[in-house]
Amino acid sequence: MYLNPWRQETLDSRVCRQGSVVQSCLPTGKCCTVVFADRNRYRCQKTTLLLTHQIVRSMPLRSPGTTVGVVGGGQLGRMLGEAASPLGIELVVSDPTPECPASAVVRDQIVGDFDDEATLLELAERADLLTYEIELADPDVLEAVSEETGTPVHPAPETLRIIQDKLVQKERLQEAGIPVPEFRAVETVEELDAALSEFGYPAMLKAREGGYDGRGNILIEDESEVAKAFDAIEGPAMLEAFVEYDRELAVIGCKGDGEIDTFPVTETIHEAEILRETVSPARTSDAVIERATTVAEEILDEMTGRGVYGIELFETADGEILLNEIAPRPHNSGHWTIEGCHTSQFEQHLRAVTGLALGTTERREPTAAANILGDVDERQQATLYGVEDVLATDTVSLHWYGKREVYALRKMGHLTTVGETPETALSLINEVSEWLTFET
Ligand code: AIR
Repeated sequence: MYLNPWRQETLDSRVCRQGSVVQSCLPTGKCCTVVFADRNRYRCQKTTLLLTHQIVRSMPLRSPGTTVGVVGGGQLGRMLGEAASPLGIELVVSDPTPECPASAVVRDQIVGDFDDEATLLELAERADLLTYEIELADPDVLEAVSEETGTPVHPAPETLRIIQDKLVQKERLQEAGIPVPEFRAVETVEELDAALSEFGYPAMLKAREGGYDGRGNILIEDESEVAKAFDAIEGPAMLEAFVEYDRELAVIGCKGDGEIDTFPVTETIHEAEILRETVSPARTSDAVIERATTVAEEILDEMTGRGVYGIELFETADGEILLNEIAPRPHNSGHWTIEGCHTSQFEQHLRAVTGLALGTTERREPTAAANILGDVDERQQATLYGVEDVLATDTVSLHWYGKREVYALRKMGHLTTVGETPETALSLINEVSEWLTFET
């Protein structure tokens, strides 16, 4: 049967009940299989080009093409820039660091703080729409600038506002029925003590705002660490019960113009709160993969605004899925999609925010990626050694972010490889990562 789920009002409620599978024609002339969760929630499974299709004239390509203004010009902005060019999309980024990583691959950089109104006004005036690649972007300024210039922002500033505050994020999602670990707001050391006596040790203390790449998360292992951890957070915090997980998983979810989709579930390997490696498919059961995908879809339903979302999950010993955190932007756990999927998370984000049809999220092959992190003690000029051997290894791809300075655990680049199995891909990427160092 062919129908059009993008126009929900034309749907017969018998057709879109839970579990029904139908064929659908997308506005772009593509054909896909749609699986319904219920009347309002569905997922596209396979997208294939129809042999005969109507030419859709509403979204032509011309040059210069759509200009996307991106708040933030770090590695995520740089990889967005790399994905933009084949789509005929131009990027302008704003970032406080002159010659930020993205500046080498985008049309222009405006130098200014993430929350500086004049900077964002200029960005909005030069762009057809705005997006952001860092949660330090300010939702109030984005909203004000959008109103003044008429430039839309994706995902919606309201979504950023909710996600930015980890406590509000968890409260909203818990209310929506998403499974989350136990958590409490803590504003004083007494409140922290009380929450710890409820949850027990270890427990995770998180800054409510501003933390990323492991900053702002402190594991409290026993009583002697409480006061020091509270002081280190410097501001409003929340305590989360420690989850005894078997595995950490991540899903990149995408919300396009009337369609949602998810990339294949990825296993993530962290050390000291920082992502080290990813491997996809995740080495877990089909039932867990299905559950993780369903939770990700339910989370996407709660989000307002187009774009990709990084969704970090825990898989508990009894196969339950709990939400760890969401980011309203491309995510480190999805870098593998550049080589590993037909559409990368960066291309997908650009397709979503500009209102183009989403690309297929299908994986090409088992894929592993490893971050290249600063392995030096002192902040210094960044020079990476061992690159020749890595480049001489078949199937290994290098992504260098172009950061001028390196410091301990800073994300400086990443490596990706495909392999016959997740294990072979992961073991090759682990071996090759060992060859790289910033130390002289
Ligand atoms: N980023 C944003 N949130 C989390 C991460 N990792 C990326 C963005 C941002 C860059 O990290 O691309 O611009 C900042 O990296 P750094 O090393 O300068 O802190």
